[in-house]
Amino acid sequence: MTTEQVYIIQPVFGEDADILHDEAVALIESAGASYLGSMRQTIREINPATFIGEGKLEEIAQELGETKATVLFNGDLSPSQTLNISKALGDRKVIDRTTLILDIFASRAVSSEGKVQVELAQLKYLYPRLRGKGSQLSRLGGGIGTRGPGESKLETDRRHIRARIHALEERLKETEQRRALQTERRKKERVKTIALVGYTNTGKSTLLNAMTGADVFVKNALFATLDPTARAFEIEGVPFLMVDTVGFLQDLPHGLIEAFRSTLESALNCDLALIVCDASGQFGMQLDTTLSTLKDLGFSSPYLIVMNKCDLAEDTRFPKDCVQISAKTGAGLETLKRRIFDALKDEFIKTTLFIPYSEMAAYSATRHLLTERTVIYGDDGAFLEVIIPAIYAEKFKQYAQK
Ligand SMILES: Nc1nc2c(ncn2[C@@H]2O[C@H](COP(=O)(O)OP(=O)(O)OP(=O)(O)O)[C@@H](O)[C@H]2O)c(=O)[nH]1
Ligand SMILES: [Mg+2]
Repeated sequence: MTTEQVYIIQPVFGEDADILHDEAVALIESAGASYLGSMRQTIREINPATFIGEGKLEEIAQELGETKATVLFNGDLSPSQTLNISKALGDRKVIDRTTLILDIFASRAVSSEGKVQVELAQLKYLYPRLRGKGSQLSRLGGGIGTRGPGESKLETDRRHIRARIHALEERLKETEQRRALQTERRKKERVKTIALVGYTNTGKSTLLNAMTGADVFVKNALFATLDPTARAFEIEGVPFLMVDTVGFLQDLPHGLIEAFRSTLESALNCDLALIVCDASGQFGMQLDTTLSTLKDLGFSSPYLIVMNKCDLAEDTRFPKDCVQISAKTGAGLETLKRRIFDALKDEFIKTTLFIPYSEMAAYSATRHLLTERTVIYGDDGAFLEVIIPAIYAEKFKQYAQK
């Protein structure tokens, strides 16, 4: 199959247009298609029928001529606008930004939960758009916007889709309940959790791998990671859990955030978040987008700002108090560990306990609350080097070494 070629129509409203345009090129490549060219248009007034002016559409039609290129409108279109633009461009396939992003998510989803979440977001986006779209969809013949779990169902009737949405929502609810239990258990075990969050392609998975020796998929592409992955690691003998998450993007489709809310929330229910930014990219915009998305998700944990890819950075006007690292070269990782440790150190106590053998049974009933590091058996009892969550310190006071 030949690579799908995509031509971008970039509506220009303000200063962000260049960033959005370049991001669209990266999105197109992440979808496995290739970028053909683009046309910008400053929008003063939205044309309700076709969004951009008809004159501009004619220009584009001429430029594209006989090529089979798909047109990406880098914004959101109503169903009728999509149809009208498609007609004006000689019945060409036209997709909008949300469709493109959903398509990438669909091709990346691995876990069954991820697949359900993406299908749900796709169907919810398509549902109000289905009227009159059946004929257009069947003409598209593959490529962006037709992939993913929802593919074969697009042409079935709306009632069928409504039932499917309902079934998927039920299935997600079950998974959520199961996860809530796991989170509870993790809380009980009191291992401190650190979530990696941030803009897509900033190096979150690379950092997870560097810190924990994990082997998580890393790629120079947008949305390489969909499913949260957790890995254990230690700082100064204290165990931590690091969780990788799906990356954010400016104007991420709302339905998608909704669909991923539960996965994200469990990761965001962390003791500390590392907000990872690309120091060699638009880190100001990345940070703003991440902070506002986190706010929408009701995030309230403490966080550290991490400037990654410092090996490539030219600009050094970074936010105050950030940690500068390179997950690739390893530079700054020791400092990062120290900052993580400092941020969480009030939450646990490292100490040595002495448990007389006569009290071993009583101690055993409570030992699940702490982490034992080393044990030395003496004549009358055991000496234990332990890490105790601060909230349980009282419970073990009686064993504290005098
Ligand atoms: N030069 C340099 N490249 C890096 C560094 N960290 C990550 N990268 C590269 O940046 C790209 C993205 O890395 P990932 O770890 O997949 O990024 P991510 O934040 O997990 O991305 P998504 O899962 O797509 O949101 C890859 O090509 C990495 O090799 C770094 O410190 N320096
Ligand atoms: Mg990743």
